[in-house]
Amino acid sequence: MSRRGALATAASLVTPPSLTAQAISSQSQAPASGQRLWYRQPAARWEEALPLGNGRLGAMVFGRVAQERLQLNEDTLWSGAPYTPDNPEAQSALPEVRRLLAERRYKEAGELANTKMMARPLWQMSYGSMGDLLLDFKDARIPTRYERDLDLETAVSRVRFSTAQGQFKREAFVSAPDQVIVLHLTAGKGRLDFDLTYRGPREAKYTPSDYQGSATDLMQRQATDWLQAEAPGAATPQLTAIADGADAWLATGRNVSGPDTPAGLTFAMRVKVVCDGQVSAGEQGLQVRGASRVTLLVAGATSYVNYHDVSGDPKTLVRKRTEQAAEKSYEAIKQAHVREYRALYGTAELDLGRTRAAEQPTDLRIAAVETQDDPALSALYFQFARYLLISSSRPGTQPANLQGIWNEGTNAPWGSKYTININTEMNYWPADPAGLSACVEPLLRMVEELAVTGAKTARTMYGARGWVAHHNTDLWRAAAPIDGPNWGLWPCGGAWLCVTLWDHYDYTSDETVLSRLYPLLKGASEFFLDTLVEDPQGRGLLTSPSISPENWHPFGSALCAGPAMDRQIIRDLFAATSRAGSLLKQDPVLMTLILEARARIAPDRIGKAGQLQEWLEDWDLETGDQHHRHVSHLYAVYPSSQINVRDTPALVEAARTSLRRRGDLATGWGTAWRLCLWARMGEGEHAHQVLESLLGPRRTYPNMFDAHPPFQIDGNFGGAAGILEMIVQSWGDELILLPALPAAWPSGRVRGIKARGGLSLDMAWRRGRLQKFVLSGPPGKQARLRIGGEPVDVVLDAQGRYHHGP
Ligand code: FUC
Repeated sequence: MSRRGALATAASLVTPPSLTAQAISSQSQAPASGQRLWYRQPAARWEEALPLGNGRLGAMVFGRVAQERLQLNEDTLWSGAPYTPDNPEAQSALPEVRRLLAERRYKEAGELANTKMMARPLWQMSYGSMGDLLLDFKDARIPTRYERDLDLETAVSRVRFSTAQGQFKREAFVSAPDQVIVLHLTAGKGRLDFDLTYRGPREAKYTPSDYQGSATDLMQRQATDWLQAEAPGAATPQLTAIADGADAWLATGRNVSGPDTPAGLTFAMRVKVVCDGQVSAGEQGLQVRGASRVTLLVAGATSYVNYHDVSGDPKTLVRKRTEQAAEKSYEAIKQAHVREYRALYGTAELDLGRTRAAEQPTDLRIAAVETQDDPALSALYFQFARYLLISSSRPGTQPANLQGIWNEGTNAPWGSKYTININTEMNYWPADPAGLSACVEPLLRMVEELAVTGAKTARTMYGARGWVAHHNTDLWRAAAPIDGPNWGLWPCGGAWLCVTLWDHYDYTSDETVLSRLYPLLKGASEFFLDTLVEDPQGRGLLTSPSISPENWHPFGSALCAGPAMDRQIIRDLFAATSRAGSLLKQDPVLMTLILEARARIAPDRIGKAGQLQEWLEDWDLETGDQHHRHVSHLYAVYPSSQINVRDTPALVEAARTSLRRRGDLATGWGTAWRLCLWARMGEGEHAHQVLESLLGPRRTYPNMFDAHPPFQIDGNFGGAAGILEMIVQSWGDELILLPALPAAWPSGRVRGIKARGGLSLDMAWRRGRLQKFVLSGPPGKQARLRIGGEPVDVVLDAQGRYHHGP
C-alpha cells in the first residue's frame, strides 16, 4: 500500500459519520510547537483518555460531550495492610535446595523450594483506582466542532466543542502546589447544567484481547458515540458518599483486602464546586445549574503514612486541600501549577525534524507509523515519557509503578506493582539522561524502606547479613519471593535497584544521594558476600538458588545456579559499593573483601551458537521459547556497559547473536529493551526499525500509553531512553555523540541532555553530521567525547562550558 493510500485509510477509520469532511477540515490548526497529543473525538475507552498527574494524584480525562468522566487515582490506594511475608521455613530448606541444584536435580529443587521457600501469603498487594467523577450534562447535543488535547508544555488537558446550544471549553490539570485535581468548565453563550456524581472503585473489564491482542484494535473504531455515557456505580458497604456543605461532595471508604491480608487503609475523596450559577446537593451528588464558569477542585488521600504506619486522617486532609484551593482564583491555581511543572519539563528539548505527518491528530499518526515518515512522533514520544515521569514520580510521592499512577480498577494487571526484575528499573532509565533527576527521589526512598524489610527477609530466609529483595515489591515493601519459585526465587531485585540508583549518582554527582545510597549498597553487597556459593566445577562464585528472569531451561523447573544476569548485576553492585566506599572513606576492610569476591564471580561465557550464554550451562538453544520477552543476560550491554563495543568485542558479538536469535517482536517493554540494546551496540537503522514497531499501533494505544498489552508504562520510559541512546551515550567514561543516528533523522537538535559526571549537552546535527555542541558542567572538568568514532578530550572553562562549532 502506498504511503498516501495508508493515510487515507487510517483517516477514514476514525472520521465520525456525524461530522462532514468540511467541518473536520475547518477545525483547529495543528499546534506550532508540536508538543501536544490531540484528537477529533472523545475517548471511548480508557486507553484513549488522557492522563494527568502530580506524582501522587492521577486523573484520566475522557472529554465526552454528554458525560465527562474523570477517573481518579491516588498513589497509596493499594489493597491490604502492613504485612511481613517472610517464610521462616526457608532457611532450613536452603542447603538442600542448593545441593539438589549442584547435583542438577532441578525439578526436585523446584519442588522443595515451592513448598518451603516461598512467601506467605504467596501473592502481594495490588494498586487500584480511587473511582470516578461523572458529570452528566442536561440536553447534550452532537457537536459541530470538537477537539481535545493534552499540552505537554503546560500539563493541561483541554476539550473544546460547539453544539447548537453554545461553545464549551474544559481545562483539566493536577496541581502539585495545591494538591488538587482541577476541572474548569466554561460556556460561551450556552449554559452549564449538569449533575455531578462519584462512583467508587470497582473492577475494570478486561477481555482476552486486552492481554493477547495489540493496541491496533482501538484504531479500528468505525464511528464515535458522541453522547456516550456510563452508568453510575451501585452503592457499596465500604463506601459512604454524602454532601459536605452546600457545594461539596465527600466520599469516604476502605481499600480492598489483599491475599490473606485484611483491608487496612481508609481513603477520602472530596470535590468542591466553585461557580457563577447555583449548586445544590441531592441524594446522589451535586447539581449545578445555570452556570457559565465552573471550577471543580478534587482532593484525594488515604490513611497511609508509610509502609508500617496507616494512622493518617484523609478526611481532614481532603477538606483542607479543597477549601484552601477554593480561596484562590482558578487562574492563580493554574499559574502556580504551570510554573512548578515547567521547572521540570523545561529542562530538556529534542527536535528530530518535522514532516506534514505531524499535522495529523495523534491517533492517526500512531496508526500510520510504519507507512509514513514522521520523525516528530519519536520526539513527541520522548517528551510524553518525560511528561509521564514528572506526573507519576515527584519528590515525596511513591515511585512510578507498572502503570505509573494510572489504573482503572481494583483488579489491576499484575497488581500494578513494582516488578523489579526489569519493569521498575526501566521506568527510571530515561530519568537522569533526560534531565529529570529530581524524579528519582521516590525510588531512592522506596529502596531505603526495602533495605529495612529486606534485611528481615535476608535474616529469616537465608540467615544472611545485609538485605535482599526478590522479583516484586508493593506499597508495603514486601521483599520475600512470591508467585512460585519459577518467577519469584530471584535474589537480585534489590541489587538491580541499587545499581540503578548508583547510575543516578553517577549522572548527578549529588553528595546527598551518595550518602543515602551507601548504606543500601553496602547492605545489598553484604547479602551476596554471605550467600554466593562456589561452583562445584570451579567456574567461580554463583547465586543459588536463582532463575534467569522469567525464562525456563528444559530440565523441569526454572531454578538454577548462577544465571548470567545475576553475575553481571552483582559485578556492578560490588563495583558501585567499592567506589562509594572509597569516595566516602568507609569500611576499607569490607571493600577489599567485596573486590576480592567480585574478581571470583564466574565470567560471562560464549555458547555453541556463538551466543552469550543466558545460563552458566550452554542451554540457550534448548529452551522452548527462543523469542522470550526478557533478554536478561544482555543486561551487561544495556543498561550496564560491562560488555561493550570498545573493550569486549568478542562478547558484544555474542550478545548480538543472542539478540538476533531472540528477534525484535516482544511485549512493549521487551521491544523498548531491544531498542536500547541495538542503539547501545551502535546499530542505528536496526534500532529505528524496532522503535517504529514500538511507536506503532501494536505497541502504542491512541493515548500514547505503551501496550504490553495491556497498558504498562515501562515501554514508554524504555522507549524514551532508547531514543536518546541513539543520539547520545554516556558510559565507560566517555560521552559519545550521534552513536546510532538513523537515516530517518538527518537533522536535529537536543538541549539539556545529561551525561555522567554532572555534564549537560546541547547539540545540533545536519545531514547526519555533527554541526555544533555546547558541553556544560563543573568548571575545569575534563571530559572525553567520542565523535565519529574518534576520541576527543576537552576541558570545561572557568564558566563550566566548552563550545564547538558555529
Ligand atoms: C514481568 C514480565 C511480564 C510483565 C510483568 C509485569 O513478569 O515478564 O511481561 O511485564 O512483569
